Amino acid sequence: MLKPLVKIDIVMAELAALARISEGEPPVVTRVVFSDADLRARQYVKQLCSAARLSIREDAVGNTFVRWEGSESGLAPVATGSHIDAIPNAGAYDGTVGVLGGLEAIRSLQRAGFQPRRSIELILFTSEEPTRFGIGCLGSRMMGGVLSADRARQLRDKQERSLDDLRSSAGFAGGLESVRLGSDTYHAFIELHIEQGPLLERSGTDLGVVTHIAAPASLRVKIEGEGGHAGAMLMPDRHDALAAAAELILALESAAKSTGAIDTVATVGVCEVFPGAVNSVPSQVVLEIDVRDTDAGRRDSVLTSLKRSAAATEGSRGVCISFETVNADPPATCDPRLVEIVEASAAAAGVSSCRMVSRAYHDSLFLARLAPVTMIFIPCRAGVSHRPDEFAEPAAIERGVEVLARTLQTLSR
Ligand code: HGY
Ligand code: MN
Ligand code: MN
Repeated sequence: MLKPLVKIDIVMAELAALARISEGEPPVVTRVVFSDADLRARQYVKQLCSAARLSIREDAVGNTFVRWEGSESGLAPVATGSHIDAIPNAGAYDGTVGVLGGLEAIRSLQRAGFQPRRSIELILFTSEEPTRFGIGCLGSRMMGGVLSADRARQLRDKQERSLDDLRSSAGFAGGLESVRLGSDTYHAFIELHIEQGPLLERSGTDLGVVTHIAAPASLRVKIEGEGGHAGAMLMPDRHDALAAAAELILALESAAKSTGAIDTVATVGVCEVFPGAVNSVPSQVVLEIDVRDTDAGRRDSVLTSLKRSAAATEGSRGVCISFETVNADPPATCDPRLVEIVEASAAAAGVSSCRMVSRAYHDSLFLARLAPVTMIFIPCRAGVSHRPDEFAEPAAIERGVEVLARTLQTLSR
């Protein structure tokens, strides 16, 4: 085993440069898929990959495949990667550590004089975040066949722009059917990512090896009541859509808390109020709901309980509540053999590690449909993520990159 020669100063400078490519002022990172910032960021990453003498291919939705050719190119490659798109008001490390850290893992092996037998591929996934189209992991879902080309063609953003329009304006061509990959495409997939939770930092463990990825579901809920004048409409006559929504939000919170499992989480992250005037009784509200659990059945029990509460609210408040399921995915179990290989890589690097669950979803959740997967987590300060103060120590990133490089070496030699 050759010791990977990681140059963490280079990675930190590249992460800082990438963070400055944003629709927000530093330290805010906002980089919504197919936005100008996303396209400039992609350009930046591709320049770094070309400088490392790697070949680059983009598919019809902008999933980007950066390859270090192995000596036996007929063998299925080993892959790593993550995303560089970022939700509004996000930080500099979510996803980017897996892309730039994956690139550095490759460069560190090149510096050590390693020559892979299996090719090693770094993947930059399109639209891991749900911001634009309301569904997460769009690129990896399509690769894994979870989102069909027909269903993808129907996607619209909030300005009613289609995936086809946006991807072709971004310069990505080809039929959407071509994004789907076969289950023999990759030998293994390993994703390096910040934990986005506090457990590693709290336990003082250097690195997490992911054994399961939680099952995410997201829904759009429309509550239709009756609008009217905030002064003249008397309380007994009201069918206030926002008051009904408030009841539903609290019912969701209570349903998630009452499963008795710490892995059950539920969030209402979007609440659109119509007409949205201070002196007008809300006639319509749209909620976007995110419910997750490592156990899909427990997650679905929260959704069943929510729908029961909605029926009661409809009756008591005289409103109409409709549900649209955007996605309801099963959890993923990581490959035990890969988990052991990562643990062995960590031991060889003198890095402490523990097994853990990922409560955030990742592209690995859908690559698991195609190949054996696992993830390498590094601690982030106070577990903060999806905020501008998201932070990972250079030493933590360096450990993660070295363990990823060792793992890629083991799997590709
Ligand atoms: O929401 C998630 O779990 C991921 O960060 N997109
Ligand atoms: Mn994220
Ligand atoms: Mn992420």
